[in-house]
Amino acid sequence: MNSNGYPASSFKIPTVKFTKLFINGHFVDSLSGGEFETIDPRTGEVIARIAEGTKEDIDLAVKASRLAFDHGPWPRMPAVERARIMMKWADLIDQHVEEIAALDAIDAGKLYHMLKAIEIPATANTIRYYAGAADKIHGEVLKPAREFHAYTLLEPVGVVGHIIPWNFPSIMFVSKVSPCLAAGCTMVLKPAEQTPLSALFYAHLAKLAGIPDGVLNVVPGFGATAGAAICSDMDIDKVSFTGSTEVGREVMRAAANSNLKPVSLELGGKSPFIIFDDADLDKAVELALMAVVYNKQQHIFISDNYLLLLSGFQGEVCAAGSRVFVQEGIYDEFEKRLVEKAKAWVVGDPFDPNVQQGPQVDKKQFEKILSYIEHGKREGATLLTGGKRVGNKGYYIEPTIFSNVKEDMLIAQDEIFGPVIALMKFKTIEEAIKSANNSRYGLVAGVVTKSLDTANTMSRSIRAGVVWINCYFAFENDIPYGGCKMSGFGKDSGLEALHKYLHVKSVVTPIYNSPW
Ligand code: TXE
Repeated sequence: MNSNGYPASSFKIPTVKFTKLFINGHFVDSLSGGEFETIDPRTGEVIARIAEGTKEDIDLAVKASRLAFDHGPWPRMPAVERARIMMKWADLIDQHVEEIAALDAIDAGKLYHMLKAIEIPATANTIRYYAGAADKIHGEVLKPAREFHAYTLLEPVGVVGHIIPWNFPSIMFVSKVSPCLAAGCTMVLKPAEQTPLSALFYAHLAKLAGIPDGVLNVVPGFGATAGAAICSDMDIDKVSFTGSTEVGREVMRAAANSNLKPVSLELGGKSPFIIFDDADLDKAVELALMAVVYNKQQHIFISDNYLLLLSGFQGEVCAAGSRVFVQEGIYDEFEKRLVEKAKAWVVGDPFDPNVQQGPQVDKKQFEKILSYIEHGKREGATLLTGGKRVGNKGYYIEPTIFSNVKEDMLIAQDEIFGPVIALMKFKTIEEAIKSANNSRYGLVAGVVTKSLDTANTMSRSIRAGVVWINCYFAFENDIPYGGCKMSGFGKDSGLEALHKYLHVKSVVTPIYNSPW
């Protein structure tokens, strides 16, 4: 047992091999020589010291990226060759699944077995999906009213800046980088300061696969310095950002104040999860048993056991269905089962296969969540279970459920980004629609019902980027993902994501002596 009272993991943590900036195909120290610590959220202890990129390092990486775009082989090579290199990269990731999974587990506190079985293999498959699309990028022949031959060319947008958060270090990395590579762009990526380890490992494998120097640069560092430098760089042609709504605003502002580069923003959420009276709770429970987590197809079915999902990610997922609306006929039974499950929940070392929920990513998030819980109590919501820290070391929090939540309470409006559920009761479908849309966010929604009419009405009435019906977290490479309202704009999955990195150019030429 460790000091938390949990079984100590026998897993051997791999040595961290890459701690420097990856610029122009080489691992280098930062120009200032500065470093920062990346922390293990299981213990609060330092895992490694990482070279800290600042504006000067970003400048260097942008220069390398610009050169690689303007004169290098990547945008010019046959697309099928780009695809071949990307496929090789994906194969190399497959060969290192355990090592990468362990890096994300120690860096982010994510469950090792979920990373190994689902997230890291999915990472390789995302690269394959976009590699497959690389040689299918083409414009259209147009039909102007007058005698012109007109067509569109889809060209890579140029040098791209990516800024990613810490909650899905691997998935975020590939969902930005792979479509961008397939489009023929070059790029500078800043991972979150909490989770730089896997990004540097991916950069190492990219080099081995044959991605040319300068095409993919990875510069760890802080938001206010390295991140801000990306957003205001005059030589970056586009920024793709995932993170908080507050920083999303700053990203847009900096882009507007510099070279007016287009931005895409995947921001926070406070997604509704709506369960109607006709839901078959027993069946749903079966569907959602432990197999849910290990399901290779990543189709995660929803039930009262959806807590498994929310907690499996420690609630640190922008798509978390954290506002749960249950129709009055089944409310009491649902609440009872949900609380039973939460009480039996195993929180602990993410390397232990019996554990269902690991630590929060860092002290800041840990404290933020606990303060929301206190706020919920003060606001008058009923704490059904949880609400406290687990153990006395690391950043573990009990799965927490509030009932008697009013829609205008902070815990029903703000993104808590932790294992905290706000349970609410509704009577009619009209009420459910109104409540679902009563949020400044519009990322995703979940609906559980057997009625096709209800499902169709709900999916058309909810303002969100994705509506999952009788499932949840059903992420697939071909399904566009991204929100509306203050959850941002631009998609990070599907062919839509590829088009984020393509510029449409129209070419027009007159036709003389047309036979038509
Ligand atoms: O996010 P930040 P934080 C939400 C979630 C969470 C809250 C705060 O509610 O509790 O945001 O998390 C970089 N210019 N989400 O503080 O600060 C930063 O270095 C450019 C939801 O971690 O937005 C990191 O790489 N970049 C979200 C990235 O932005 C800047 C996932 C995200 O950090 C910057 C994460 C600046 N001025 C948090 N300041 C989701 N949509 O999934 C920071 N960054």
